[in-house]
Amino acid sequence: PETVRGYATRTDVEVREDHVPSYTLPEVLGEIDRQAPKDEQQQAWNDRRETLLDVFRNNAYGQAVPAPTKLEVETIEVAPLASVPGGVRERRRVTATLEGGEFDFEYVLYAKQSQQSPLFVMINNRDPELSSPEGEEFIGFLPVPEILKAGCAVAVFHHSHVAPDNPEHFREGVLSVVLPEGPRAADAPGAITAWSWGASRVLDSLSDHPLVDAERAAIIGHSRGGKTALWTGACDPRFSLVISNNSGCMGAALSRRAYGETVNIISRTFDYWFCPQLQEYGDRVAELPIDQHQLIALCAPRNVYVASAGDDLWADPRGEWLGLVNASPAFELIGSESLDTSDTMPVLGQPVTRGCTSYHIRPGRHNLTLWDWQQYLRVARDIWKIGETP
Ligand code: GTR
Repeated sequence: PETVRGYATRTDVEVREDHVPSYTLPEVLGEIDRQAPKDEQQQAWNDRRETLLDVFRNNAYGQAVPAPTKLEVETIEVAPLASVPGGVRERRRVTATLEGGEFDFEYVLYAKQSQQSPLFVMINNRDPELSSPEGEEFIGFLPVPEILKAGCAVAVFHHSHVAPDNPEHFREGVLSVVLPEGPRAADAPGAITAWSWGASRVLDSLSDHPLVDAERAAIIGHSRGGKTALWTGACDPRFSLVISNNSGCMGAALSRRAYGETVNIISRTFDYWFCPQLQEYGDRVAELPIDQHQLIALCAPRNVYVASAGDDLWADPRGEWLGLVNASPAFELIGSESLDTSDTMPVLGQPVTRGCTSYHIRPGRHNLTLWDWQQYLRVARDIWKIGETP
């Protein structure tokens, strides 16, 4: 197809590879001297990371919502899972104390009893009930039985419980505690930063849970959740695996390609996801001081999995692949292998992993399917050495 329709904008945009402008990407490593001793380079990367995080905060996602001074966790309900022998479902409430007041939200943990499992934290932007798929045929998104059978646990929260996914109401969640009244400052946090704050609090609250090994944690999300997963991985180094499913514009896809959804479109349609400053670059994306390969680089040397869907042209699959491979200088600096710009984009249905990075493009539309999850679980089992005898 030569045009694609945006769900929210209901306008058709042209998607033609030959209309992608020529562009120069901002550097991943900046001034780092590649001849310097290894430990100096490592220190220089740590500094560079801080600089890049600041540029992303100032221009894209807004300033961080502070970590709470106190966090309380309450288990509200525990029930066995009929679909998984020995599986449990725990509904929990987290209450965070911040300078401006308290904020609480709920999440659900699915885990196997009598073992400590590595954890997926999932930003769920589909099902506010966070329900287990028991008694229903699995149609995508959260295949609890497969996750548990693979030896992992999953904690899932609904993004709107942390910041409502709505332009009129997004300030009513945790942002009500941190944002002053009135128009948002140019670098004020948007909903994505609030959601990613929520993901980090879920991880905090599971650090000493008997069924969870919080030292082995992944962050996963789809679409707007995938954008949030990358931003969470960039900010919170406790996540050793960062999974972005069909994250598209302002997720893994390079903004400078302006293919499918553009910064101009997203910063207006979903202005509340971002800081107001992003709109300044809507019609001059070449001047945007960041691009999304740098966001992926901020996760190095941890593991990153970027996934696309063949029919999801709105999200720019090629741009998502290029976002990943252009992050490679950061992995290389740290001495890790990764996919890089000399690699060819894989064909449909052929996942590829090199070192810390993985990618696949699945046939079909914008969605998080069981097949996607099977690939993530395979890579996670490998990274975390699940099922191997020590
Ligand atoms: C769309 C938006 C995308 C993507 C998607 C989703 O409307 O244009 O950037 O985030 O929503 O979250 O499903």
